[in-house]
Amino acid sequence: MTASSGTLVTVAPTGAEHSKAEVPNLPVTLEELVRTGQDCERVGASMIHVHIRDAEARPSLDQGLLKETVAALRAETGLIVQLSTGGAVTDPEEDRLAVLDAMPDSASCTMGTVNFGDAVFMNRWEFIVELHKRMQERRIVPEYEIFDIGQLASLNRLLDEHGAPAGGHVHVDLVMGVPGGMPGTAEMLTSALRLLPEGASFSATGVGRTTLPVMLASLASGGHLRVGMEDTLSYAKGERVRDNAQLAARAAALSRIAQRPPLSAEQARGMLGVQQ
Ligand code: KMH
Ligand code: ZN
Repeated sequence: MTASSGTLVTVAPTGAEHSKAEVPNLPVTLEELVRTGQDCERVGASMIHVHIRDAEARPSLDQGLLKETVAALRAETGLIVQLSTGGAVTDPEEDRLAVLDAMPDSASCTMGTVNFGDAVFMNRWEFIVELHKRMQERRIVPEYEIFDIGQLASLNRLLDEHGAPAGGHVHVDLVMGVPGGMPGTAEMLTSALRLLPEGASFSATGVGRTTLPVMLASLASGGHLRVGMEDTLSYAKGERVRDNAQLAARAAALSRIAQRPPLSAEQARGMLGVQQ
């Protein structure tokens, strides 16, 4: 693992799972997303993990809207723009691959199939390889999403068989506490780190009530943080999240307490190998 003197704080503001009707403060329009990005950047985030919604607030992989979103976030924020290729569990592989045509700075690449609540989040090996190769060709920096520990073995296989990602650096995000994936505990995080590729950096995010334990375990282990309403809607026991900036600000504050203050977007670009 590569030790870092600062903390990459990524915000995942929207996701594909929550409905705007049930979560009115979820950012779903381009305007809401840009404002969220600006607010989170102001309090210490340096990367944004983006899922877009259509005019009815339904999850979407619309090409035009993806391009518009990348352009707007680049124009209005200094954040590293990472598009989700995970989409929603119902999205077809072709549409998920086509996300890369929007040419973000970074894109997610989930390293295996996992039960996802009552659904299945499908990620066939051939699909993963295709995503990895297209990102290499386009110089898009991947973030390898790990929902279960065996997916780290698949990541090591991917790098052995198909080479280093664009930018030359391997960055992993441990998504913990999804029903069907690895639990969000400090013990599980420590076990996962034993399988991390040589020289890789990692972020972690704990879904739902695992948010805080995972955040603290990640900081204690030299890791980075992903927070946001994609992963959690409660700020504390019995208290709903006000907005994404509230979660980003807490992550930044804990990073400072851990003596690894939030990385600027420029520093984060340097660490991840994202073009400046
Ligand atoms: N929405 C989940 C099915 C990613 O963004 O790459 C998948 C997900 C992972 O959120
Ligand atoms: Zn996502």
